[in-house]
Amino acid sequence: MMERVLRIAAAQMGPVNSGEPRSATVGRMMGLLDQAADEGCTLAVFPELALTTFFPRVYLADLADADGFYEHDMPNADVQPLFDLARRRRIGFSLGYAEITTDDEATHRYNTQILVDPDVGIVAKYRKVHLPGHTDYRPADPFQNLEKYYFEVGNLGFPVVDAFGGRVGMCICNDRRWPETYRMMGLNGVEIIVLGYTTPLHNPRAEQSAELRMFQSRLCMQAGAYQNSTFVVGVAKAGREDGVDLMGGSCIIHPDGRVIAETSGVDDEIAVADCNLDDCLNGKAEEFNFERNRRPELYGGLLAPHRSIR
Ligand code: CDV
Repeated sequence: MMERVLRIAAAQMGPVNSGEPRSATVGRMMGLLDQAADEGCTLAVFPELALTTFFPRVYLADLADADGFYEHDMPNADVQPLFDLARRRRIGFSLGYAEITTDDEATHRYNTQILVDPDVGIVAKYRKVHLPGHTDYRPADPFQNLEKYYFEVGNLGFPVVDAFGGRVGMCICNDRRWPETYRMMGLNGVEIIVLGYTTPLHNPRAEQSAELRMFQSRLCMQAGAYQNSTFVVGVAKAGREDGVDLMGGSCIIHPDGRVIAETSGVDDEIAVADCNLDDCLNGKAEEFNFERNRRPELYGGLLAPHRSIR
């Protein structure tokens, strides 16, 4: 039987500072996509909120004033050239952006990621579930973390789709810190989880070194990969964006938990790995054989409200 080897690029981006036109940002992404295609990749993974600055770090009293950061349609005229290039170069991609939609009753805003097949177009959409931060303005903090103000909790679950010859799922940034994220997709047979992140090097609410922050980011992605026997591709928007330092460290993680490719800097850069999706099979059949070894009859408490420690 043919092995299922997929060459994947973690397409890290340097900062997208306020005022950078969408066309320029999309141009940078096209450069990365071209590089990935030149290296024989068939999938490139871009970061969270890739098309704009990470605007939840700034408080705007009128939510409507932030509307320019959101995409009404996908693809739209600004992003279409990326879709066209992907089709020409025969490479898929995943992309994070701020989504705004309206239904009969209301306007909805989500932190969204899509998976794009070069021929079919968008084959999956995910809306971020674990929104970090707060809803209220905190003027004493050096920067805000207002995702709970700018976005609703995602309402699409944790979809896993057949694509690129395997089972592909998505999550976004803070989702990577939650074991439930990986397990929800693991239960659906996921083989590649693609995720973008935007993580400040410093936590304004805790004394943590940049090294510790990077360790924690890797720790949860490597554990999620190993415990669900899946590849994980974690991709940063990095560097100093509008005065805030963001971590790099984009990487591709093997189902055995090892980092098999990583970026070296904090600018636009790809890291490439050949991912043999059959490497997921042993872990799923043996150590993490869910049917044989999970004990869901004893996990009912996971659905109960948590007990507060204070
Ligand atoms: N964009 C994010 O979700 N960032 C969070 C930070 C704020 C902690 C993260 O988990 O990296």
